[in-house]
Amino acid sequence: MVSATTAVSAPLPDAWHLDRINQQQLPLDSNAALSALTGAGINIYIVDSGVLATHEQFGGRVVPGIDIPTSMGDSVVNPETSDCDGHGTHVSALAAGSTVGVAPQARIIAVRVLDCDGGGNVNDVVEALKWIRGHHQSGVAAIANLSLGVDLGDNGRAIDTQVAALIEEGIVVTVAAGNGDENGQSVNACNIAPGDVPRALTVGATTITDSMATYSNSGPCIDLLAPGGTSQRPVLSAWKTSPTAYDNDVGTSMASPLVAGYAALLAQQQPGLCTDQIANAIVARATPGVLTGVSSTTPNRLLFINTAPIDAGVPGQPSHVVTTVDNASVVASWDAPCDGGSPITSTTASLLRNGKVLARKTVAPGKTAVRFSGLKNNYKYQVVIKARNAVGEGVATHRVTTGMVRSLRVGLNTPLTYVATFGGDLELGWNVAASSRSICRVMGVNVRFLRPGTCKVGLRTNAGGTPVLRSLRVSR
Ligand SMILES: [Ca+2]
Ligand SMILES: [Ca+2]
Repeated sequence: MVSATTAVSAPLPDAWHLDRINQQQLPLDSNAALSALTGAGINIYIVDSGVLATHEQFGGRVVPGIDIPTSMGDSVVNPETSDCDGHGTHVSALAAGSTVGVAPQARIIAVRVLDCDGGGNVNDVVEALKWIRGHHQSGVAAIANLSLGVDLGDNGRAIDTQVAALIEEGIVVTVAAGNGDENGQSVNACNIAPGDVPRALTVGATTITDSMATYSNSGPCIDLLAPGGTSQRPVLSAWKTSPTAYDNDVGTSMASPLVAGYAALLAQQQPGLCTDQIANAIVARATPGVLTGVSSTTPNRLLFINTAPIDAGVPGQPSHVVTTVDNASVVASWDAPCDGGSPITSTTASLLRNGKVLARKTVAPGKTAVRFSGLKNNYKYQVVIKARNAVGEGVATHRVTTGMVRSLRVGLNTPLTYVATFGGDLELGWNVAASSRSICRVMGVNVRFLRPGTCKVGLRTNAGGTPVLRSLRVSR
């Protein structure tokens, strides 16, 4: 086992959930130390009922993210993203609490979608997941935990779509498999969103004696199981009522954040890793065959914290591709992807028309924009971006279609999306720099060119993120 430096004091030795996952076989050895790694610097988005940020388990490491129930006008909490239910605080400390959590120095980003009764609705979760996608810094590993679920038949696919997009964006997503039907009887996790998303890590629950919890959902969509407890031996973690409050809880909701914390340890050790590398390692390193009561369709794999380095792979897919048309030219920019654990050595941008490659430009590491000039006006083009490292060529972006290339002239009043497009389903927001407001102005959904000169605009996804700055040349 790896070295043990994690400070364990306060509510131990009740933390059997940590004691169990640093060893492969029972009996428990009363050692709950996990790793010299702490998750420091890694963001874990907790999509839940909010977080009591002042709890002693967090040491100031909770950042308010977004508070959907407040913005929707019900179940208001003050401050925003704090927790009037308790579930989110409990879950967060299991991921990143200083003594009950797996990643005791990771940063928690509180994303509040559940109300004071732990309930929520699909549209709020969808909105929260889009916010995360805009907020996340591309190419930097991050984790999101969803200890929540909805029947696929209740519009669950809308959540699935956003979870899949988060993973593509470079976020490891851990999901509670769910706690059975209304009678507590285990159901197939493949019927629950977002646990059915293949690239998500879907986590079932085990008891202190290594049986699969009877309430835990099951089936082939489970990736691995982790301690979730029973009413006899529940899981102890932080509670909402005071900075020193603790409470016991039971469920797959408790198992999932333990996996989220482990992902944060691996991401801290190798920050360039792509999501699938982390997820695949977590599954591959789980202890096989030690659990009882596991149905034949459910993988018999128990979470095991093993922080050996992960082998490098090819880079991931560049993201946030923004294309801007200018006079007879197109500027493409993107966010660098995860590097697969080996530095990116070059990135290739290809320009296509009607599926045919017209130009290909290779840019050095660190450069994330390129201009294609000498283009014909009145055509749309497509761009494809692909990074490479010592292991090989990475995953290409989808083809991003540009606006129609044409001369930007005084008097032109054109839709913003005609001039710049964003390669995804997030909306793009615009503003014009104060210095160029005499040259151009955003009027509703249009940009109007008033005088010749340089029109400086900032583009950002409406969900947030770093703005992309562009200069458009306005001619007479
Ligand atoms: Ca142990
Ligand atoms: Ca999976």
